[in-house]
Amino acid sequence: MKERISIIGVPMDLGQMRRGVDMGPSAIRYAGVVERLEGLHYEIEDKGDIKIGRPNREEESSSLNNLRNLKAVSEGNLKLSEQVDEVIKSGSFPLVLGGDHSIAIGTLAGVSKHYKELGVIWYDAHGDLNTGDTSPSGNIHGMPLAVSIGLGDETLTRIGGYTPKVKPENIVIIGARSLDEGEKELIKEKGIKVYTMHEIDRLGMTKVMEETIQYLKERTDGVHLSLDLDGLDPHDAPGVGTPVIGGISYRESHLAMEMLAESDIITSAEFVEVNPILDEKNKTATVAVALMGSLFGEKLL
Ligand code: HAR
Ligand code: MN
Ligand code: MN
Ligand code: MN
Repeated sequence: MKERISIIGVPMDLGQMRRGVDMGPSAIRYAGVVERLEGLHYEIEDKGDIKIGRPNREEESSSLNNLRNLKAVSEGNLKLSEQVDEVIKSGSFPLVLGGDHSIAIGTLAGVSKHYKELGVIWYDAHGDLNTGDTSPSGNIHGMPLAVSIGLGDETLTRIGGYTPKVKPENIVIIGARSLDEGEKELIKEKGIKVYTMHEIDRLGMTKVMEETIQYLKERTDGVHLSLDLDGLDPHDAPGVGTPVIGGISYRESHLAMEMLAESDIITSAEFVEVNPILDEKNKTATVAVALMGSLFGEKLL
């Protein structure tokens, strides 16, 4: 892991319909992310928040091609991709705080140009593999992984000036339990590796992470962790816009982060979908910060 971590806040709430997730970066800072990571002896640079524009009225009322707020979402992601690119060029580790999961489009656009075979761990209740054609909601936060493998509207796939950002065989999804029909077909067609809750229950998190780490080590030269807090059970992370029961526990998630820290494969990370309006006393942001602690090498003893 690099010595310097650069934090980028992305107050994006336009990739879905519940307001409040734009306050995620503040909630995570309030939960002590900077202090926590400084305590692990990293040099922390907080780059503040990216400015996210508001959609105009016309855009808000129409949803062209089943892509809600396409213009504002893509503009925000372009800015994010440029910041992430700069951070990596400066020799620092990019840590992105969301905001809804549509921001993974920009993060990956900024990260991927620095690796020949970028790997991605998608820790999420959802696959986020929809396009405008398959999405049941028109919400772009359900699409970023599809966009990153080059599927969907060009306005999104071409951010950063190149596509695709990631190869399907370099992706591991962990925690899936709410997949749309189109997403299931895509997973099979592209051969994307998925550990649903079934495999997590059956194998245990230790084996899931051992296999994931081994799989990615064999084929990638950098790994981005995209952690959607709704991957966790809503009991442990209630402050999310689309909770799904039967999720990964807090302890299992800690173990996963600790194993990633030991493996030293992670080269960038983002924590998304923290919505303080829906939360209980900032619990979800606090969980996010605790998981970041483990990811960056915190130990109990
Ligand atoms: N699959 C559904 C859709 O496309 C729900 C997506 C919810 N997404 C997130 N991101 N919270 O994982 O609308
Ligand atoms: Mn997601
Ligand atoms: Mn999700
Ligand atoms: Mn519990």
